[in-house]
Amino acid sequence: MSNLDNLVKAVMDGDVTTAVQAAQVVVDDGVPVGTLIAALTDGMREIGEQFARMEIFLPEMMTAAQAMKAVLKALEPAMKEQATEVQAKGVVVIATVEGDMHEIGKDIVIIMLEVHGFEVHDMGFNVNALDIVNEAVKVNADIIGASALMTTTMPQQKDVIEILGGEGSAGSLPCDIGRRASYQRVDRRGRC
Ligand code: B12
Repeated sequence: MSNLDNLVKAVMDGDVTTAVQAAQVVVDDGVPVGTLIAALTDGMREIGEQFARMEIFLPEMMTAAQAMKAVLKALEPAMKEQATEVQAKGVVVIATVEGDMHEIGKDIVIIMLEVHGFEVHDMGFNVNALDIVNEAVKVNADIIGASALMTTTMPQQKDVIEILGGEGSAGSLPCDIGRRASYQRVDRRGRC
């Protein structure tokens, strides 16, 4: 088993200590952080599939998520180190939409944006669509990012878009809506 496989296994097992140690070994091996995150994301997807097949249950999914979060925190310095370009690029407001507490993907996006020179305002998770747009107006954001991981919460992304496109609203912001299966680029009037 490769060191990267060991890391993915430790995260899937929810073994925080082993996962953080294994992440350091993989970084020391010279594996690019992007490759590492892609492997971990596949591991989390597999966890989701096992959960859907009822082979594992919520506690296991939660411990895997905790291990993934711990690894991301440990990897942050390496990600910043591997960033090549840090010119100021713009302001992003990002949140996970109302009713949704999945934040790991959003947090990865934040790190990626920050290391590439964006100023990011993270509103956390379970955030109302109108609050997201209001915050974007308040900080004069160039981009809004709205994350949703569940079919039940994806309509909230549409709400953000509709508010952006609504009459008298901040209809001039581009909006990236994020989910593994449904990236969409939205034009400056909020249309997909
Ligand atoms: C970890 C996890 C949890 C953790 C979340 C912990 C946390 N703090 O984030 C916990 C255990 C709390 C959890 C709870 C639940 N979960 Co859950 N969870 C997952 C799991 C296994 C992994 C998600 C993850 O972190 N992936 C790793 C990251 C890196 O990948 P990612 O999120 O896809 O992010 C990438 C892209 O999507 C994208 N991206 C993400 N956001 C954004 C935003 C922008 C702007 C952009 C540009 C890109 C972008 O970039 C990221 C990096 O590449 C998924 C399975 C899956 N297939 O996704 C299920 C999954 C999302 N969960 C699911 C469910 C059902 C639930 C629960 C309802 C379970 C329950 N019975 O209670 C609750 C809901 C709680 C709530 N109200 O939100 C279902 C959703 C099914 C559906 N069709 O809607 C899934 C798909 C599992 C499944 N197959 O059944 N979950």
